[in-house]
Amino acid sequence: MAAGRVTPSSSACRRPEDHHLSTSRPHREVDVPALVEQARAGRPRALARLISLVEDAHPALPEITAALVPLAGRAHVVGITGSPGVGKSTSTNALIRELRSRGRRVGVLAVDPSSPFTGGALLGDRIRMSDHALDPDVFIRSMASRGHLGGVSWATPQAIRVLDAAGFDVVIVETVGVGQSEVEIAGLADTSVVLLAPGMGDGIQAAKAGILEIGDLFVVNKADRDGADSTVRDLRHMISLQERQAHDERADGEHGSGGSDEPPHEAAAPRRWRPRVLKTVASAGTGVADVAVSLDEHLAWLTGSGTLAQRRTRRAAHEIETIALHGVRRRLAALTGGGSVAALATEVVAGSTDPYAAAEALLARLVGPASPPAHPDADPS
Ligand SMILES: Nc1nc2c(ncn2[C@@H]2O[C@H](COP(=O)(O)OP(=O)(O)O)[C@@H](O)[C@H]2O)c(=O)[nH]1
Ligand SMILES: [Mg+2]
Repeated sequence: MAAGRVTPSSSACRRPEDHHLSTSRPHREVDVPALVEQARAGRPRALARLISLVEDAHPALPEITAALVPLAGRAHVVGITGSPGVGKSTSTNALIRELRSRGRRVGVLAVDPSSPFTGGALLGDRIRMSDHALDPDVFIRSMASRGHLGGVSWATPQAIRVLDAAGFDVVIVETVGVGQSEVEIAGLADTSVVLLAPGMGDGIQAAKAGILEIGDLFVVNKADRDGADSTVRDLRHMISLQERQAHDERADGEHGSGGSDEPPHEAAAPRRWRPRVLKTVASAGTGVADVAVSLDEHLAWLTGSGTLAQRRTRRAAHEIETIALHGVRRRLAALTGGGSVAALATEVVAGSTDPYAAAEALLARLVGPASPPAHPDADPS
């Protein structure tokens, strides 16, 4: 119960200009240190509350993030992506069991932007994953877009941080393979697992969808069905082709740059990870131990090669940029009167200024040294 209680806090966020987004509801203050402490103690209600605050882009989010960052960075973040029905939730469930047998604490975020609130898929996930409902070292949460700016892609990295800071050894992010989400998951995770099923030329589809580039681990699930071996073969073939192509491009690059005349040595090139291709029957748990082993091996490679630090730095850069751009948009929206976007737009139509000059004027007003940021009391809503 305590995790859900909201108490006034001396350190509660007071500055409206720090709000990420303005929502129509009045903001309640949140006792961030207490909430974080309870989450660290493994209280599911505190975890759930923190993730809700993230999803709601609550005004206390900057304070929450500041409290979590020093505690985070230890979890292995694993993304699982693939078409609907390929077996992501079943695999996640089986993987939880496998990882628990290895003594790991596991947090799961099931991200489904296509199911805003409820819906069959989400309900199905809950039922399947309720295998672990009584295990205090497993926390599972469905996340869905609530229509906020940035939606799931905005909230997911922060929700991952909540689970990471709370001490989960592995954080699994399950996401549907629609549109950009595969690419997004590659950006979110330390290790990206691409799930496929036999038949329907899924391997070819993978190549087309650009999935080959993002997968660290390819898992052909439903291997109890016909065609699994040929899907595995197709994938391995395409991965080799792609590696050869990448190798040739590197060699060309070295010649083109007019640098060393030496042939490219493998030892000289950064150590590369060769994506694994595995087979599973997730519904029976078959092959899942190999997936767990490969995840560990990939993490060891990430750490040893320095790639982990690179990926995380890239992620942090993206997050900073996203937050900064939100801030710029919010401040633009808060401008009123002459010099506001609306006023400048009218001037552009009237021909008294042009869009580039207007944009420069706006930027100068927002970030230029001469002008202060938007007035704290200005509220766009
Ligand atoms: N035959 C078979 N069915 C599976 C396997 N793994 C999952 N399924 C079934 O495939 C359906 C979709 O699985 P689900 O995990 O919900 O897929 P998701 O949409 O990718 O999360 C369910 O009916 C599962 O029981 C498998 O290895 N073999
Ligand atoms: Mg699912």
